[in-house]
Amino acid sequence: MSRSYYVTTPIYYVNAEPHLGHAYTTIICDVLRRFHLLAGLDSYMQTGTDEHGDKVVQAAEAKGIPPKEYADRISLKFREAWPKLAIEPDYFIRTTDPGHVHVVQGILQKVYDQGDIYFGQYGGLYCFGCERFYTEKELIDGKCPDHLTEPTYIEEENYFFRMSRYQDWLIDYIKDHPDYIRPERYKNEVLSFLREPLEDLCISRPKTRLTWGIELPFDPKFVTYVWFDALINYVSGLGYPDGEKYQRYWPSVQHVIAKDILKPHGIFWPTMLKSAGIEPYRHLNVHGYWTVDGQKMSKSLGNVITPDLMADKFGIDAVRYYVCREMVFGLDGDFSQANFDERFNADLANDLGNLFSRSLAMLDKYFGGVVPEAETDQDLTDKGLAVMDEFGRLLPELAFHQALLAVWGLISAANHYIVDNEPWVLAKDSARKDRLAVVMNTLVQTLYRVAVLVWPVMPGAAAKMLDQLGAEGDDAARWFERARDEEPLAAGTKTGRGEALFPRIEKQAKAKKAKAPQKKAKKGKPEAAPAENIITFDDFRRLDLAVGLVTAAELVENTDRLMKLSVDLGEPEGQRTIVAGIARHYAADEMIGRRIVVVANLQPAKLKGIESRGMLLAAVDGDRMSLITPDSDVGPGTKIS
Ligand code: ME8
Repeated sequence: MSRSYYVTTPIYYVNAEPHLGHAYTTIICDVLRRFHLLAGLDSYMQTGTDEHGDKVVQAAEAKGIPPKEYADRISLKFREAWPKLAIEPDYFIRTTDPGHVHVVQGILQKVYDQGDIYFGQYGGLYCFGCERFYTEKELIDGKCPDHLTEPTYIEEENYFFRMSRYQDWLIDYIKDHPDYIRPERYKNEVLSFLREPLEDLCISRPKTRLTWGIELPFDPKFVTYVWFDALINYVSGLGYPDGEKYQRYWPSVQHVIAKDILKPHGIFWPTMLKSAGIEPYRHLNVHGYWTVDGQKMSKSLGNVITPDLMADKFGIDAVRYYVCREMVFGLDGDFSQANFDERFNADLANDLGNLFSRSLAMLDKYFGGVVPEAETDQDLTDKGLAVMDEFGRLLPELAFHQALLAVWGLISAANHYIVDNEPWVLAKDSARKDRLAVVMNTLVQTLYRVAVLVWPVMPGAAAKMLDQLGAEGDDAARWFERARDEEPLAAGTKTGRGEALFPRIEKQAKAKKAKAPQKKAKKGKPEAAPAENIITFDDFRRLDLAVGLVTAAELVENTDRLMKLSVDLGEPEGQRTIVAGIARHYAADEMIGRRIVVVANLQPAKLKGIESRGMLLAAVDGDRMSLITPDSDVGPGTKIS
């Protein structure tokens, strides 16, 4: 198997600025690039901008500047957008680069010399938005299905590429390589298109109509059709035909695109490659469209999500996670703030964030933050190794959401492992210190595997985790190799205290609600006197009951009953201290991250010199105590009524 891996995004038109759709394709290419680095492959990613053609001329004219100046501006916006999302392409190509122009002309000449380009007359329906001719059958109600505009009839003399000559070859090639175009629905779409006779492709534009393009090497009165020019970026960027990178990475290439440009990539490009004597690409991977709150993104709707917004408002790691987890590759996906917040709180703040901070806080407390010399429990270790295999199988197939589900299966197993093994109980018994060491060792080794597995998707959070686990310094391939060891973290490794990776997103509405003044009791008729031991609704309403999240807990000195808790009551209240008589029933570590029910307007009281502001609710049955907790992860400060 080839040890090199080359992944490409489409090169984006410079007639519009980057948005969520472009960002998605580019993020998943970066995830693939990073994963293959982890897997020890020579991984390489290319993106760039597509700068010739009518559309760019029109956009530049609208701004009153020359096309090149306009292209320079927008291309820079794309180039600058990617690092903001932790995307690190190896190469950024522009179709106005002289190197690219030279390669396009070389390929045109080669294809011309072997008789695959001819001069002829053509009349057809042309969509300027798509930069291509449409057949009547492809139109919907006479309109371009993408731009919903009527194409213009154009008749002119042009050069044509004999695409029809390669129709049978392409059908056979796709049938012989069933995952050449994937997922399957897009392969079927291409095959169904190929059931009709394939027309030759018009590959030139007369300079009388368009000058902003690459001149044909065999006829300077024409420029190259923008798609024939653009597709060649995938080899020109590698320095085709002689470049060292071309030898290294072609044809181990994975093209990633959305379904809008299936035809040029599924039909034009393979036939062009065949004619030019270049090996076919390895795979074409096709994803669906993003909508925002169920609607197409558009400036007029004001719902365009830009890379800046993605990074600033949603956070780089979280947004990368969200798009990979939310969209089933190949199908359409929808981006909504509410859904984002839910995923963030459930998957990142709770499952991953809590596992990490809880485990390292316990390691710090019980072993001074040093990985103990101990065995590991086989079950969780085996699960970790199995998830690594599963992840390694799913990700190269672009099943991002399933690969992440597998990792979250491991995270959930680790959280259950804590509950089942109750390290806080083991810690109380010095005779069980060895067992505690096994549990803590198993947990940190699992955390290491989780950190490595999330790195391709969330490089920032993974780096923090690895740093806190005392595992910095290696390169990505070494991390992955190490994660396959039974114990990737050596005994004696000094860890951090587990900083909060993903502080929860609190809902705006709740903060407002908390501020809302209490309604006064209705004036007028006095209410009937309540029976003894019965309270009125107004009595009940005077109680301010709310959900609190325990963020810190410690035993109060010189008692075995009282515990001092820091409790988050959401905005605007924030943190407060509550002293509770629960220490005989709960360990301090066990309390961190729990949601409790707090009587928030209880008169403050001093207990052992500490001011306690509020009280928590628990059911007490003789010797047993059970804390009252909400049965789902409602945010801190949520009112109880
Ligand atoms: O087609 N959802 O460039 P382009 C998902 N220059 N992906 C989306 C999207 C959405 N709503 N909107 C855009 C071109 N994309 C040509 C390509 S390649 C040789 C030439 C992404 O700027 C997706 O990757 O119109 C789609 O295929 C691409 O942007 C189209 O970018």
